[in-house]
Amino acid sequence: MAIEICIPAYNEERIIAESAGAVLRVLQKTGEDVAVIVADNDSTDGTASAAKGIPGVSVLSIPIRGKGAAVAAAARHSGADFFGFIDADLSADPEDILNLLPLVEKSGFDIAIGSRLIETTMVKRGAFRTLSSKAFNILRKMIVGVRSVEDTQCGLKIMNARGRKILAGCTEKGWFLDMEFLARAERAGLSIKEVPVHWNEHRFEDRKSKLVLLRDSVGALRAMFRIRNVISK
Ligand SMILES: Nc1nc2c(ncn2[C@@H]2O[C@H](COP(=O)(O)OP(=O)(O)OP(=O)(O)O)[C@@H](O)[C@H]2O)c(=O)[nH]1
Ligand SMILES: [Mg+2]
Repeated sequence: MAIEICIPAYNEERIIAESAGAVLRVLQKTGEDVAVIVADNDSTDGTASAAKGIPGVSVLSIPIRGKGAAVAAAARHSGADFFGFIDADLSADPEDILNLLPLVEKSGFDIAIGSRLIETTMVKRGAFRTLSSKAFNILRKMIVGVRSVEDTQCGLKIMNARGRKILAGCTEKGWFLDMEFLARAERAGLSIKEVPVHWNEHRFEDRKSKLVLLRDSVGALRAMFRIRNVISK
């Protein structure tokens, strides 16, 4: 059985080798045929070369910017039985992959997603960030739907081949791929299981956040309406 985890990476030269290695070590505990794919899009630093050369890790270069473009391209490229993705900063603990995998491998769910909003004791996150995430979530439920899911945006998701096909057809280039994916999956009747994960936004101390709150809030609203249009077609 083949399991593949994609790490989308943009200018993550300082942490990518360590995080790809950490994800790979967790995957190897399954004893299955495992691989880590670093999906690098046009990083201007040495992300690709830092990730190359680790056995079990390969680099997929995508000429389009955005986490969404990277993850969807990796899903199209993959032939694995089980596919997933995790953010390079390992805010979601990679050990949690082992809690999500059996849900799609054995319990019959199509998709298992990490969540920061159903068990907050496992989450190390700034108060402001938590508050904006909750507000975002209320709006998202109103505009896009997917009401059975609390946290669409957590950077850890695992799926079977049916889920991967849906992911491969998603068009959101940036952060909102996750939301589009779940909205499309729900529409197609796939089953989604949301599981609390250990979340620590500060695992790599000198990594700077890429979030710009005002710019990204406006972008979020526009994306929600875009996704609503796409899924209602
Ligand atoms: N491939 C690709 N990955 C990206 C791009 N932008 C961000 N990423 C990756 O997407 C993942 C999530 O990005 P983060 O910067 O952690 O996003 P976030 O968690 O919302 O915000 P911060 O952690 O505060 O920066 C990381 O692995 C990034 O390297 C991009 O343009 N292309
Ligand atoms: Mg992050």
